[in-house]
Amino acid sequence: MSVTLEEILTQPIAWEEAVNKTAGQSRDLLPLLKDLDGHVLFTGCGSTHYLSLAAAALFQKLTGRPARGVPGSELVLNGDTVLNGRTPLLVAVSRSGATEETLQAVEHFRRRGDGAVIAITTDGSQPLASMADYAIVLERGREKSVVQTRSFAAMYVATVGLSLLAAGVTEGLEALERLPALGQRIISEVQDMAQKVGKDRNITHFFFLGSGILYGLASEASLKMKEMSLSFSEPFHFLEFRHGPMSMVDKGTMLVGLLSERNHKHEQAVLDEMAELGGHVFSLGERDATYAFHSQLPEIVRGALYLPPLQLMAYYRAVARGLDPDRPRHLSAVVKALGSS
Ligand code: F1P
Repeated sequence: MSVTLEEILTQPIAWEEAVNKTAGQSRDLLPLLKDLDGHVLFTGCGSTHYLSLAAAALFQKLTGRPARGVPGSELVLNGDTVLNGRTPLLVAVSRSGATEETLQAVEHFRRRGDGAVIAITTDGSQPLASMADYAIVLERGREKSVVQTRSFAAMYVATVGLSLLAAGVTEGLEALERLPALGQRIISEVQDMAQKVGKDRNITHFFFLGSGILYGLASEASLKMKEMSLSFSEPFHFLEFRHGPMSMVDKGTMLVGLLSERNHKHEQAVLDEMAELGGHVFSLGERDATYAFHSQLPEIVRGALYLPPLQLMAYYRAVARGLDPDRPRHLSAVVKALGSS
């Protein structure tokens, strides 16, 4: 079996580790999550940058503290557009723990003498873990693939746990424990649907729509479609799509909607409008969606459930196009600094 597929299918085990580790390490983590005066930053590169967007939105929503997700390179090269006043906490996320831009971002942050650094990674032997005040290391999320799937979901779940800890929402942590079993069920239920979308030769390009805490996840889903299947794909906030991008909709367009519960009505209206313009539509959400989770989980802990169906869609599209998802074009697992060989 392809390693990418194997990693997608086995991710609930890694989610479980992420839930257990964040809850189990709360005594070490809590002091770093207290008295956060100023903007909390989340950073990473590529997938882990999108993870940072998703995590920052959730962190701010749950804690009421301002939080922002930025690419590691922006912290280093354009720090004056990112940092303002004291930053009490940097959460640096990297599957490899070795991506140079992320390491440089941590160094840059350290030089300012601001707050603490928490690392989230799957490899504790790499530099990032030892550069941080505290590292959450998710060994079960570790991957052989170039493209992040299981690792992304596990590290995302860890940021959900971290946000719940920071907000003191203990019932959220209990709900998080139900995620892995739900993930397992969803993986078995969505295979055929994901395969059907992946094989559909009428589709020429994709848009992934997600808002609020789901925008970062829509961005990651869009990146998966690009990396694995070399398909044109872009993410947008739902209502933003009507302000220009909708001009691209035709019978080759697939709109994948990551529906929220809170704004379901508005989001569904966007999808309906795009279907009227000739686009194909596939939606995911708790209920009233092409594929509904029926998880009974609170919305704030549900994010990871969107990931396996979207990863599988990209995987099956790659296979249908005769590509090998284990060998994505031009990519390597760790990106070195520009100019280094
Ligand atoms: C980040 C990253 C991935 C991307 C590619 C290269 O790695 O940019 O997001 O898909 O595989 O690496 P990391 O810092 O999370 O290890």
